[in-house]
Amino acid sequence: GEETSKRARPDNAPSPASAPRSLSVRRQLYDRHFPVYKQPVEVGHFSLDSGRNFFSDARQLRYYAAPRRSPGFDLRDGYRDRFVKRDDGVKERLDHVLRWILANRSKVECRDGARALGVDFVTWRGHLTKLLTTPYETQEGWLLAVSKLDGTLYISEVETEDARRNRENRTERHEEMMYWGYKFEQYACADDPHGSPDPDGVVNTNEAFCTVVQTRLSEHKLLFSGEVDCRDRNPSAPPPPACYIELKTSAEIHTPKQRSNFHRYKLLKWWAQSFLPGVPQIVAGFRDHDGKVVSVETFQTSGISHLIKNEYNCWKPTVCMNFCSDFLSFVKTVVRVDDSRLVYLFSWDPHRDVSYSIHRDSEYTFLPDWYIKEMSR
Ligand code: 0WD
Ligand code: CA
Repeated sequence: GEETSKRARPDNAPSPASAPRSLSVRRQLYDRHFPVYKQPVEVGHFSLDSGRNFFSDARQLRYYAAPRRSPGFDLRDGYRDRFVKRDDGVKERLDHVLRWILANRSKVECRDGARALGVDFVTWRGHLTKLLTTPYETQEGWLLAVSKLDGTLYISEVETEDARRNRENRTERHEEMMYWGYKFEQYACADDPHGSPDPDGVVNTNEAFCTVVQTRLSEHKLLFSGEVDCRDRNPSAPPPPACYIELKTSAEIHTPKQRSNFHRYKLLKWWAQSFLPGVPQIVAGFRDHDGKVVSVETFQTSGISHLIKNEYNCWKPTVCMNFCSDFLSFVKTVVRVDDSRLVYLFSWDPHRDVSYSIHRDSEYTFLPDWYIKEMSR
């Protein structure tokens, strides 16, 4: 069985010569039957406060307060005087997810009898979103660092040179437009189920509520966390994650070309992000060039794949999921050595294959000592 074959190759043995060196991203290879993707189960949640402090509770969870169909929200309001922006130069890597694991070990499935976690992969939802959209991505590559600890593979993104350059050279207009999404959240969310939104308050992007879900993609058991904007305020709504609602903003659509681009690019990202944790609804605020929300529309995550079927040569959910599944299989064949100081750095650039390099005790090492120490107790 599986256990015997694992024991036959000690965990510290070098990678077998047969391990492939790269993984193709060609869409045709992944256009096959939809893989098993188990209904994601929320195993917990956590909150990050205005100072980016971790709490193993739901204090930052907000409640959806449905806007009118054409609310006229001014997304520019408060950008100068009521905005506290998270320092995105600070790399938190997997730290908050690891803190949640340490505080909630009993809630994570264990490998039979052992102290090890009973999952194959631990990561952020956002990293998986990038994997899902890779077969269709033509602009931005990625770097994913992977380390194995007690049989579990941890995946943590590393910022690419291009991404860092883009971040450091954002225009003032782009900086302001990044604020618009958070401002829309403030207009559409209340702090308690019976309350109303407070558009006069401060927008602080340090604050976050994150769900932690467990699921399985093909033979890969996954534990990941994703930020959730709000939930249905009705207490009889289905249990999480089915009561969660994702909020988005997007430029209003005037022409067939704009609609086609929205279907081809934006809906792919929106679908991938919400499908992964099982968030069923996406509320979109369409805004004009001046940051005024001209219309609000709700999308069912499960309906998005039907919406796009009229687009010629459009993206397919099955290609996204099969690519992700095959990438995770590739990671399992490559990352054999169980050593948190070793990082296997998987890299991908548009129009290329996925490849990897191996680094010991480098700048890429990301599992913190406090986690390794506590996990070995
Ligand atoms: O590279 C990343 N995406 C990293 C994210 C690296 C390390 C940490 N994080 C964490 C942050 O702590 C953040 O709280 O990611 C958390 C969100 O995780 P996620 O859900 O896996 O990320 P993603 O699905 O990409 O983004 C969800 C939301 C975004 O909403 P929109 O509607 O724009 O997709 O999380 C927010 C953003 O509102 N967000 C962030 N907030 C603060 N810092 C960040 C970030 N780096 N990235 C996304
Ligand atoms: Ca959002």
